[in-house]
Amino acid sequence: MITLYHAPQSRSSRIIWLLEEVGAPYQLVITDIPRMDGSGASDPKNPHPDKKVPALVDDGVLVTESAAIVLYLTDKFADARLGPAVGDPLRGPYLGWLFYYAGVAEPVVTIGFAGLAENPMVQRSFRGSAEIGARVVAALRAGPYLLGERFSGADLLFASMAQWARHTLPADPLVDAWLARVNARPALARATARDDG
Ligand SMILES: N[C@@H](CCC(=O)N[C@@H](CS)C(=O)NCC(=O)O)C(=O)O
Repeated sequence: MITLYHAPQSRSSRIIWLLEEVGAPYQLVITDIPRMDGSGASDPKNPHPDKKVPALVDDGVLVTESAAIVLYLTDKFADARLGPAVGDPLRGPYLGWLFYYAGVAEPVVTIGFAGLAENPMVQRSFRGSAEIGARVVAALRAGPYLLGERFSGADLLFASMAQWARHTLPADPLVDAWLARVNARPALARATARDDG
């Protein structure tokens, strides 16, 4: 049984979505976290080293970091075909999108909210939202999903960012159409119904 430590309407919501997508048996442990508005507090029962969510425990093994959890679950539930396997030509691009999300897209969004997007060191290390948006739009010009024909864990991660704050991706009809496709997925509706626990 998989346990997801989850705080409603947070970065762990997208992992419920993925658990629904892959058809995994799972339980939710609703977990308090400190929120930006000053509400909430760290939960001592949360196994995450920083008391953050998501934290996923599978058979006693702790997995943290959204992109790592996405890779872990799409590998483990390979029959759901939400992540190309080792040996598939799309495996490299898949890993690229997951790591780009964690290593560039989330930091750039956070840095943007902090008002530091134009800092030369930030630009040199990460580039910025224009480059991220251009990469997403270029991919969607080539196919309905980031990897081409099939929805994958990469779409789930990038779409979850735009679901939270639409302006983090370009105002472009290709992005709107992709978001509409992704937002219509039945697994997302099931996840949203479970979000509050
Ligand atoms: N890079 C981490 C970020 C996790 C994260 O920051 N989660 C927030 C909720 S959206 C959190 O738990 N915040 C509580 C805190 O900062 O103590 C991931 O994607 O898993």
